[in-house]
Amino acid sequence: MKKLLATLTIALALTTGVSLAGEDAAEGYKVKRFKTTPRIDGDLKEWSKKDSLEIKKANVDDLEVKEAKFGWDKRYLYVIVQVKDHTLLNEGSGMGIAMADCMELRICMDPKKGNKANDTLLISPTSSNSKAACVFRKGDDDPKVITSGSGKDETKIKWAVKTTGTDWTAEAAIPLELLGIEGKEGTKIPFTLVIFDRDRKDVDEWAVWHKRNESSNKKAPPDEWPTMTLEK
Ligand SMILES: [Ca+2]
Ligand SMILES: [Ca+2]
Repeated sequence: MKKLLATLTIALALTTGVSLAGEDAAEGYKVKRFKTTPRIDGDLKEWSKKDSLEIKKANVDDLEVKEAKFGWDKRYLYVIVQVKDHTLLNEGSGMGIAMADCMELRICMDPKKGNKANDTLLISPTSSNSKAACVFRKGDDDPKVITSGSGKDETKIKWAVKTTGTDWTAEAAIPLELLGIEGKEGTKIPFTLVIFDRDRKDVDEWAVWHKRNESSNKKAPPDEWPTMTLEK
């Protein structure tokens, strides 16, 4: 029974989102180094000079990713996404936050091991306790729920969410060491970035979610994922 539930969860989580498109998907995305450490507060201010990823338009009208950017320095990989979303809906907890509004970043530094080597970071603007939530899972280890966001828990991940009523923004700093990434120019990082949007509780959204499936590339095995390359 437990196995079946796990399988179902994965199947549902695979059914929506947006991901890399066009040039970024074909040639890889170039990640610029931060010269000054960004403040992890959900504010885009210090990201202005960084290029946004070209994100595929989802085949639904109500999902728009305004910005999706990465940066790095000696210690961290940084990510920020800004999502236009008038209805914040997520009643999940733990890895269950993947079932509604959230950002899901997957990184796999050992693609030959396939999905077992995926590291997953989930951040949602709201969750079962009405607060923003963050969960990290290393490979197929037990997921770690990261409550404080200040980088003081065992993962040392820093994260923050800011909501405005029309947008939500998630910003995070993930220790390179946690991801097994060497912090030097030229390092290539296979990844997928998917934004989930759910707006209604009163209908079974399965059919719509299934429709959204086509716009995500995370179903591909990690050795076919897009890559980002650390640059100066
Ligand atoms: Ca910031
Ligand atoms: Ca939503």
